[in-house]
Amino acid sequence: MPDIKQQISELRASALKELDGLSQAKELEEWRIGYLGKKSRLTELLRSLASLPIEERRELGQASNVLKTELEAVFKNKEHQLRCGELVAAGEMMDVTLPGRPFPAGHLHPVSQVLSEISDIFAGMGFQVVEGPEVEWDSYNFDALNIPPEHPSRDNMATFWLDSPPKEPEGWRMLLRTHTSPMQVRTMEQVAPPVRIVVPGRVFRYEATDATHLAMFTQIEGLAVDRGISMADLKGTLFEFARRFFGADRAVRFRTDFFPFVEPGAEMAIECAVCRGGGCRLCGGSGWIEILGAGMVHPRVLERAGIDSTVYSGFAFGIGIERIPMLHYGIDDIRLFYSGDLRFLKQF
Ligand code: FA5
Repeated sequence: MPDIKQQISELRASALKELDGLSQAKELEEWRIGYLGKKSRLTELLRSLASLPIEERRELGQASNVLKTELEAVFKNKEHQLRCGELVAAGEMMDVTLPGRPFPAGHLHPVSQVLSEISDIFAGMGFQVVEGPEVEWDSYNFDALNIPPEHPSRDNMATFWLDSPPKEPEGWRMLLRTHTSPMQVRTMEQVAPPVRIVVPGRVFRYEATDATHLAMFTQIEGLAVDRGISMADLKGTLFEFARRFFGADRAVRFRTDFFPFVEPGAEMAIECAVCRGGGCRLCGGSGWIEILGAGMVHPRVLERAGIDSTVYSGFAFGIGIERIPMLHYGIDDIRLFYSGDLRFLKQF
């Protein structure tokens, strides 16, 4: 009897092992004949039980039948598996057990992320977010901002000029705006003080590109006009922005600069994220990266937009957006933002 018991267990082990390795319907049929057919080892084994005493016959007969039922079940299972495999391969059936294909969802570009974060910070300080045209008149981009035709600052802002429609007033030319500052004038023409706006948008300059300069980049303009606005309000607003965005531990430099549409003018720089002030390729060895120009709105700009400069005063600033995530994450080349390289973009 131990011998037959042993045979049943060996038969089971070899049947299951063989079945596991099968991959074709033909092989499966051979397996069925070998293990479950009329001349199979299992059938022979069942037949041989007839000569045993009744007690042993009952016990071994039961064990053999359990094995038979098990082998029939695993056979059916395998048959189903192979059949499904064939149908899937022939494209007649879908394998619903396969994991789904990942759907590339993408995300906002790092510049858009920073733009909306900065807009949120200024919105939290009471500024409204507005947008303006990228194709602009030279009168808004330059003249109304106290930059007359012969002014050397027009040379600094190397401009992409466009062919203007022939019917426009003489001297009006179209261009791709070189900064977001024309929206200062457009807003003051439309809205009576108090004014508090920020204007995010793209600007264009006919410039050679390098690690910190692009020909198309993004700015966010700020403008506040009201009674009694002073340089202290400008400085307080910009320092608060830098504290909220970069954190209180980041050094900020504020010093005088010249822009024809502000008086006095200033620029703000942030401690370089890569060298932390020591000097590197990104900051050109100075330890600082200039992120914005600012100042008190020039009385001539206020008057030209129809605002009485003896009653009202204002401040304005223009932040270069791409340089902000560079400072934030320590990115050492501005051109990466528009290289379209997913290995770079996926990090944000
Ligand atoms: C202006 O564009 C002024 N309109 C800013 C301003 C607004 C001054 C309101 C006063 C009042 P500027 O040319 O310095 O200024 O540019 C502002 C910021 O844009 C710079 O600080 C810098 O961060 C960024 N920027 C300038 N040129 C480039 C460039 N080629 N590529 C990338 N960022 C640039």
